[in-house]
Amino acid sequence: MNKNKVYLLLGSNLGNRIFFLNRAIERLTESAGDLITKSSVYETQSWGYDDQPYYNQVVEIATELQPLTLLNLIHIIETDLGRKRTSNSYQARTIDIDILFYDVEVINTTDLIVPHRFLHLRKFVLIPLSEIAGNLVHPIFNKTINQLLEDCEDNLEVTKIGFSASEN
Ligand code: PH2
Ligand code: MG
Ligand code: MG
Repeated sequence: MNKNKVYLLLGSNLGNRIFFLNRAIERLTESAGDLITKSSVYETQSWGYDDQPYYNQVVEIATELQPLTLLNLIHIIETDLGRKRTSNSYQARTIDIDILFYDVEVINTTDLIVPHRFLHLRKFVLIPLSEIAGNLVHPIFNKTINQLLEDCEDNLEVTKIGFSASEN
């Protein structure tokens, strides 16, 4: 089976944020596929609503799972990690896992839109993504992640944190 190269954004702004990011990566590598690369962890100002800052991280995985199968798995992992799913996407959560890119596929269904619709507008995505995939070309805009980052007008804070970061 073909391995598909997928970029995922992990986010947490509730509870032990580092724990939830690490646990999500463990679960993904157990059931979705191999971990190829991960970015540093960034502390990021909450976008779209005023709340605790997030920790965000981007990971690249190689998976044989089809997009909707991967999405279902992501929902299971989010639920297992204590995510309460509501219709409001602007709400504190232990873990959020978003599919940014699935190879160069463009997917437009009611359940899944890939590339992620807002990734070019958000530095909390573009900065970690540029760390591991600056030359990746967005299949709709035909621009690299580095170019999208240069064009991005989002001014919310995004700060790389050290490896020793931990919290209670
Ligand atoms: N996710 C959201 C809304 N706002 N803000 C930051 N900093 N990081 C996120 O991952 C994030 C957000 C909806 O999923
Ligand atoms: Mg999200
Ligand atoms: Mg999500």
